[in-house]
Amino acid sequence: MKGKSSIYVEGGSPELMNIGQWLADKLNPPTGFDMKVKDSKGTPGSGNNIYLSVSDNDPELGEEGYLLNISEKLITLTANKPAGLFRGIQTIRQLLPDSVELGTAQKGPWKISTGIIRDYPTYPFRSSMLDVSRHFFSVDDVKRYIDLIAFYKMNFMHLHLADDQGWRIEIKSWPNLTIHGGSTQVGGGKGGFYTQEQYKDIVKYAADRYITIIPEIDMPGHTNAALASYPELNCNNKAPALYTKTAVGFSTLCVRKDTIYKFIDDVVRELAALTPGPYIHLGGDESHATKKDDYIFFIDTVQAIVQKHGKQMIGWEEISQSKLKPGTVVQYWSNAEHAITGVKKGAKIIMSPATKVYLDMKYDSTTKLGQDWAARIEIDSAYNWKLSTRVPGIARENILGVEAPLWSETVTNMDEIEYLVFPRLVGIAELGWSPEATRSWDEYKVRLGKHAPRMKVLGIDYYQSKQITWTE
Ligand code: TNX
Repeated sequence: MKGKSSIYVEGGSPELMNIGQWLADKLNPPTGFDMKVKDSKGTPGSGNNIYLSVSDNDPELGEEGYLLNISEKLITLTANKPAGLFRGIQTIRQLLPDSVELGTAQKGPWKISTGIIRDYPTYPFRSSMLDVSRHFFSVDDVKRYIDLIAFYKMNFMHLHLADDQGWRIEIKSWPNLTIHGGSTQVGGGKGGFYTQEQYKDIVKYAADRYITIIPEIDMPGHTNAALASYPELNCNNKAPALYTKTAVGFSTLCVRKDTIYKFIDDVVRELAALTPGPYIHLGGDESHATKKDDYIFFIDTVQAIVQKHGKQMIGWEEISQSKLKPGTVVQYWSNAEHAITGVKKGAKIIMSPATKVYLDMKYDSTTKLGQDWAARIEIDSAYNWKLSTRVPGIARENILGVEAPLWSETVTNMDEIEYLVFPRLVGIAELGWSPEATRSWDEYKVRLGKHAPRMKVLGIDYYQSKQITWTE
């Protein structure tokens, strides 16, 4: 790349021009270049340019794969879909010197190795969850999280928007959910919530990075914030106090009351209108205060509500005790029997084994943040396993992909988020993307060590595990 390089975009559609502009905005500040994004008809002349085009003549690349051909005079990136171009651009970033991540002019030279990369994901769903209920995080924090997972080619982000400690998304037909239910958090701090305008901004920011937001409202348990905001959601019509500690399994909506389904219909309708993606997550975990037959009745009923609003429901593994409608997705986290039942009932599975991908688990006995009820998860443990062999009875064709959740009982700010998420998320992203047969810990740990300077320039406050020889 040189000062006079340009980014040529085949056909010049607004969507592809935006992708080109995203790349220009990323590269121009550190390189000091003034690369322009130009509409192109056919391959541009070979003046150290970058050429982006969409053409679907390689079906194996799917929705997100790409072909990157770097010759001495031209970088050509081709994909079937715009999302593939965006993923390929992340590879271009990764091939350039680490200082390309900095926002001010750097020395260069801006050399990139020649060669051909043909790359596509193994699983169509690669995600991370952020719990914004136990502790609230700002729109800017969520955007940074999105930027970081986009770099590792994840394509979904799940926001855990309501739990016992806080309701974080404005619902216009039930305003007290956020006014009262969003007013605190674990430890009694002031909490917070996203207005619908702010939430739309998050969804758009993610979509510009080809990431789909999955909103979760956990129910019928994990609902104290809602119960505290509206007495009629309780069987005794009395609103409990707000809750700022960290126990689970004590709250439940009064699931045999009609009011509950009017409430859920309103919530899902408003959420669906904010959600361009296919999924609404309704939780369903740890409903220990709900009777089993009530729970089954509840999950049956809410699946229909989600479908009525044109979406597919995701629920934590416990929902497989209910009848599953076609399209409902089960998220495995701890009880393999539930997940296997989900498969037998025809559901696709999101793999989130707590012992491997729960980012709130401590690394070892000395980790100050986090919990250890599932496991302590060092870097090797988080990386060195396969989605398709983890649970006998759940095979590759049953698996949608992988999601790494960060529960936030112990996490209060972005530095703490980053310390628990990195570097484990880097390896988990690979579990979903790279071919299972070719991955090896011995090879990965070397690559991860060399990735340290990149994380540093990205300002990531990662855990410096002793398992890795980190490049200074
Ligand atoms: C279990 S995992 C939970 C969450 C907690 C988490 C803490 C799941 C579906 N439920 O409510 O935040 O453990 O690690």
